[in-house]
Amino acid sequence: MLNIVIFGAPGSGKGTQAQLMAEKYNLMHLSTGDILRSSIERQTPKGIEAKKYIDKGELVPDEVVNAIVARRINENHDKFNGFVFDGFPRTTAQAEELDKMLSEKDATLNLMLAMEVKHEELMSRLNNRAKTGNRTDDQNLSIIENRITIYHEITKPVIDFYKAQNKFNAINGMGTIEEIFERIDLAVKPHNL
Ligand code: B4P
Repeated sequence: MLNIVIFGAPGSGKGTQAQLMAEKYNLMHLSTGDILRSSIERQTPKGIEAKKYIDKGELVPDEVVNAIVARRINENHDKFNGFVFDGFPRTTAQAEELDKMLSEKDATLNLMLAMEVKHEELMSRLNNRAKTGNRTDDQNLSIIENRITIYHEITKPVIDFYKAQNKFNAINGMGTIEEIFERIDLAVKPHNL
């Protein structure tokens, strides 16, 4: 199996690059943000609960997100070469849980790709998306700023968790989508044997 975490601040391009990786390496693209938004649209109990947090730019509680991921791993682990986890883990507790979920399938996480993008570029990408998209968490500048603050305060320490396991890879996330994917492809190559 090839299991990859793509990590970065809101607007760092995780979703875009995860989709390209999923296609090229035959991985399941598991985006917790996409799954939560679909639950909100369908007005499921989990979606109604998650909406309270997402609309303020806050993190959904770990137990809700962990249950979503565990279910997808159980249902799909034998259908793909592995997973690209997009937007998960976002806390160290989630990262610990992911290790457990994978080890139950006799699998492990191969690498973490951390997208590095300047603050002004993040703001500009999210503001652009706000003009064309319909995401409630992109609509308001203070919500966007709250998401970025939470990234720095709660999510960034996940980097240390993967550094300690020697799985951390920094990726320059500035440039065109194609240029960034070439950098990712180079980092993945040694793990995709
Ligand atoms: P996500 O859906 O993960 O939203 P995000 O962090 O804003 O990232 P997104 O994937 O949308 O953006 P990307 O970096 O791809 O999470 C949304 C919310 O759900 C969270 O705030 C939280 O409340 C909740 N949630 C999700 N997972 C959770 C978890 N594990 N624990 C707790 N809560 C959780 O950037 C995309 C934008 O940049 C696009 O507009 C794209 O077109 C553009 N872009 C990409 N590459 C570009 C490039 N090279 N140049 C220019 N623009 C580019």
